Amino acid sequence: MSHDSRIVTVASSAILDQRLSLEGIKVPECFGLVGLPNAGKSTIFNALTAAGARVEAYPFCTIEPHRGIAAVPDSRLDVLHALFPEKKKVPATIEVVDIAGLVEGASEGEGLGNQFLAEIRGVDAILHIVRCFPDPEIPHPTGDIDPRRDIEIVETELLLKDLETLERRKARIEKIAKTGDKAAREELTLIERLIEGIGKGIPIRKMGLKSEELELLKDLKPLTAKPVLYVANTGDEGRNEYTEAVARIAQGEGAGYVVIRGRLEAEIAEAAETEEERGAYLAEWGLGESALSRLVRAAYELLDLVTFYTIEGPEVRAWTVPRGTVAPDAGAEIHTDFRDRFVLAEVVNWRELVDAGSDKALREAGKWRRVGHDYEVQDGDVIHFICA
Ligand SMILES: Nc1nc2c(ncn2[C@@H]2O[C@H](COP(=O)(O)OP(=O)(O)OP(=O)(O)O)[C@@H](O)[C@H]2O)c(=O)[nH]1
Ligand SMILES: [Mg+2]
Repeated sequence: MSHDSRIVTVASSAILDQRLSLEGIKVPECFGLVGLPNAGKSTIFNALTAAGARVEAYPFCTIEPHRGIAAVPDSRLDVLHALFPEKKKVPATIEVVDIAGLVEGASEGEGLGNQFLAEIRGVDAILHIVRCFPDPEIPHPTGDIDPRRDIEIVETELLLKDLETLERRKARIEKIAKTGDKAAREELTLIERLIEGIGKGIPIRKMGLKSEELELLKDLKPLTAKPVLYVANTGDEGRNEYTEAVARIAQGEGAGYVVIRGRLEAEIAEAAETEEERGAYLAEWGLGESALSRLVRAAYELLDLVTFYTIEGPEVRAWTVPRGTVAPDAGAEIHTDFRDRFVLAEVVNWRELVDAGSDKALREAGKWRRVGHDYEVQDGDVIHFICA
């Protein structure tokens, strides 16, 4: 049998449409927009999801009014797609959730309280939207703009909620630990350490936990363990003293941050019918690459993922997996079957493919490398999965 006939046709976009309901098929990484009321969360949500919907051939789906999908901008995918103009370009995606504004006392049920804290629990990472536009027409919950204080209010609510979750867990696990159960004792030690740190105002993500310790917290899903990207939402005029304050806070924490003119970008994203039109509007405003694109990419990078590509069937498509993922698990991203049926994979770096000019030229030059079950997918790989 020639190897070509054994190459499994890569899932069509129909599969993506069903991803959200099919058991075992991974949903996109999920990001929650978190911040004080009127920080601009819904504005940025609209910008993200409208822009995503415009991407050519993108299987857009709105899950609920406040949950949507955004396409991850990827210039490598654009270059690869240029080699296969007859195919559809399918970018990787993220799911974004527009969470209602958090107010002081939320952890005790103020405002929408527990309901949206529960929503935050469900996300993989937090986009912390910080208001940096001074507009007297738009009320600020505490009267004036002060990024440091605003960030502290949100963080404090998340810390208090974690404290409550951990104290509850501690009470339960203490009983089990008393029976001499080793696992329970280990967990109790960890939980006591976390409670102590939180008491000092330290979010769990800054406590330097080892991966096995994070594993122990998998079910508790503490809010402050989630990675955070700060998003300084500023007005049409761009950077100002407030965005600089957010930059200093992020740098002090070693966290990422992005400055975005949220309302302007939302207006552009909604007005533009095509990617080209959007580019033209952005250029008119002197915005080269849209901050929105940088925001999505920065969010994506936050999770330490690597991107690989497939050129099978009718699509040129980007996929992402955590760094260190082996080939059969990467295949399972496309279809759960691929893990069990995996025989081998053929791999080249995307650059090699672009330099060769076509799949055929690359094949004739014998550049596709065959790799087995243990191969760790590298960022920028183009992969053919060969399955039984
Ligand atoms: N002047 C100005 N107004 C903005 C900007 N970004 C957002 N707004 C406005 O601020 C108001 C609040 O924005 P939203 O996006 O609804 O804020 P939110 O964070 O979702 O607020 P909640 O859902 O109440 O928590 C809206 O009227 C926006 O049009 C901006 O850059 N400049
Ligand atoms: Mg809102």
